[in-house]
Amino acid sequence: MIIEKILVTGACGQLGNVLTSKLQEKWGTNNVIASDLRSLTDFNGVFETLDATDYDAMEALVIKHDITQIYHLAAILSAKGEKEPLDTWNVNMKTLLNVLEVSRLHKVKKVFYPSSIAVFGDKIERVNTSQSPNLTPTTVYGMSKVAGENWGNYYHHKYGLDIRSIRYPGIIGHQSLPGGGTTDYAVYIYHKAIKNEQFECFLKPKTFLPMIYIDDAVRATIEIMDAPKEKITIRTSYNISGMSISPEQMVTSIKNTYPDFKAVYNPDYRQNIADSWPMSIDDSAARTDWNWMPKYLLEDMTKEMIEKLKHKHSLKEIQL
Ligand code: NAD
Ligand code: AKB
Repeated sequence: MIIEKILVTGACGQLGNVLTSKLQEKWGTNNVIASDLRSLTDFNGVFETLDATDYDAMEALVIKHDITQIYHLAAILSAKGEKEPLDTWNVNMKTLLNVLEVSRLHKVKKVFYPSSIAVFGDKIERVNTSQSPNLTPTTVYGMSKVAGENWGNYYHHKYGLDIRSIRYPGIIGHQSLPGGGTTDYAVYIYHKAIKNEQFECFLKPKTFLPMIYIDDAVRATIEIMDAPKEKITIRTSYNISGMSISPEQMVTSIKNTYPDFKAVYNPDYRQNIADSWPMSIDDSAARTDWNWMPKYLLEDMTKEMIEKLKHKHSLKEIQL
């Protein structure tokens, strides 16, 4: 087997945390270079502090570690992004352009770029949203992801860069906390439940959004990166679907284990963002091209989230 040297940017984030471990399992701990703005002292593996907006620093790391693949996760997400629109644009675009250029100029053969359901705006059919409708997002984060998808497509066609991308739904996992998105409530709700506390939700009870369990999100990432090159017919980004759920449904599902669990609803500015996103996603292109198939629906996910978080809570490993 050819051994790849992998660089992960934004490795300390909600997804990076989990994906990095999976990549270490697949390629060997010493072949995965985790990096982030934040520095880590107790990381199990190779860690480098990297501000991905700094081209020279990124290039130095790519040369130092002989990097052949980059998973570029560093970004500012939708809700946080609306508080600092210009910085968000700057970080999200500069980091991606650095990754594309460093890949073009060095030996990086493959790049993974995460996009999001945030690319869709309010001009779409929100149920079973198709792969290529009008992409007119309402957030700076969404604008940066649409531009990023197109830059990836451009580098593929112009320079032959093997870049692959997924439009993730909101990711729900027990290992890490989310970093400032509109779908974050769907992680925090479980943390409150296992502590027997009331949950205050920043979205309305019937707000349906596409979500995905972390195991499915990580598996999708590995599967698209492993797929034969000729199977990847979309070089902007693939829709993928996990489940379509609302806060109210999550409460009902949690009540199976915690019958007294309660939520109150205080929608804020994130409601407008959620209302501009799809309620469910058509992922038939990903199913056809690289055999994507989600495994987790709400009930399986709730069972696993509660089990894992209860265990962590008993070990006092939860900060919330
Ligand atoms: P996160 O906010 O939890 O983590 C992002 C990480 O990037 C953080 O650790 C942060 O320190 C780091 N970072 C920010 N600016 C940086 C910079 N200049 N240089 C280096 N690192 C920097 O995000 P996440 O949820 O882990 O998301 C990872 C990727 O997946 C992002 O690109 C995001 O847009 C995408 N995505 C995530 C979700 C989701 O629900 N989590 C959904 C769709 C898409
Ligand atoms: C967010 O809510 O910003 C992210 C995403 C769906 O991209 N979780």
